[in-house]
Amino acid sequence: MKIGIVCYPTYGGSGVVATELGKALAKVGHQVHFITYSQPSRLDFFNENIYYHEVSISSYPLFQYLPYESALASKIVNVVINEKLDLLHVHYAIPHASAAFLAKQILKTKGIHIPFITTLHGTDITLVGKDPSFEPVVTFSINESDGVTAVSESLRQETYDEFEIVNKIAVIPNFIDLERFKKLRKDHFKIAICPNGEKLLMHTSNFRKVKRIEDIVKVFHIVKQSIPSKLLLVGDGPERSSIEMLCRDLGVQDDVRFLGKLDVIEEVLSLADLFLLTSEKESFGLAALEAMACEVPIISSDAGGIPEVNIHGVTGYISKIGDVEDMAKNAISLLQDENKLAEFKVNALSRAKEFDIENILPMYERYYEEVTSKSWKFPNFGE
Ligand code: GMT
Repeated sequence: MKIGIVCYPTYGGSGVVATELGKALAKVGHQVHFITYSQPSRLDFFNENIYYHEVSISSYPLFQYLPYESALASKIVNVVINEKLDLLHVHYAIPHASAAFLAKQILKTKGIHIPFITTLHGTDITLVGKDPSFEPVVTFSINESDGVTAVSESLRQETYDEFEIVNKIAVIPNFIDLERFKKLRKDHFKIAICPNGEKLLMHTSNFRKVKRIEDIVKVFHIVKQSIPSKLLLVGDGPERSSIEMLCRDLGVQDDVRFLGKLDVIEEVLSLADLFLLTSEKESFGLAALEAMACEVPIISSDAGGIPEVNIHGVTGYISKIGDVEDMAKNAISLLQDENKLAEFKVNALSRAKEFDIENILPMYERYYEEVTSKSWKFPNFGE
């Protein structure tokens, strides 16, 4: 199948999922065309089935805001015609679903039918999409999609609860490449970071407000009073400087390391004893799944789809959003009990295996078949 993937190329979870899905589809023989405004960060290798089409947009004095959606729709039209695509798969509704809808309508005037699937990832529904400045367009473009998927049952439900959706939404969860995300022996790094055998707590994200990273620092502050430990914060984003300030206020700055954006996240995850995810909104929690694949138990909030990934009392513990006392109590009890910690590490890996890309890729392929089989095929021009 010839598939156009529209996504954000940056570090966000939706771009990671879109890129990894495209790579996996290409490996099993599909032709994949990425359409976005810069090279996706995880698209760093050559495969004869992968193509990249850059959306470029020229500035003009009249434009206070650059009309990206129009440029994207025009690029989609161009790629569908020239590459004879069978299907578009757009990740993150805003503005990708409405751009795909517009492209589809333009192509219809040229006698071409192109179905499009919208995958809802999280804040496109739970935060940004709900805002009155976007809601009518989000509702309309979800209802006009030829297929809609959500990355968790919780996100599917929230979409139905918050928007007037008449379309069916299928749940296809996030996935993990277990070849890449596995526990690596990096004992020399661990000794460098924890020279006195301290326990290592870790978090990775794009440091936005929804992640409540201040709760992570507060949990760590409590844990440290009972257990010698260190905290690694991986990633970067708007909350970074206020978090640094909180570390200083709580006097834990010497035990917290900020590593910035890292590509080899699995190497660092392999060092961790616990992974913390305290978000107030989290449709799935791909970062937690990546940690679990590296045999790291999770201390998390109960936001959104997290309980569909982290199983309370099995792969980690779940507390109410903002309940840092409970999170710290759970972390301490796990870190103090070596047998339980070892058992939770094994459980985390076996739960992660359920989300192996080998299991999830066929779900997307079946969904593609279903959507395209309802659709009219691309005409063979000039034949
Ligand atoms: O919020 C982010 O970290 C980025 C965001 C995105 O859409 O780019 O991530 C969302 O999508 C991921 C992949 O499907 C999910 O695993 C994350 O849980 C989700 N983030 C939120 O819901 C906050």
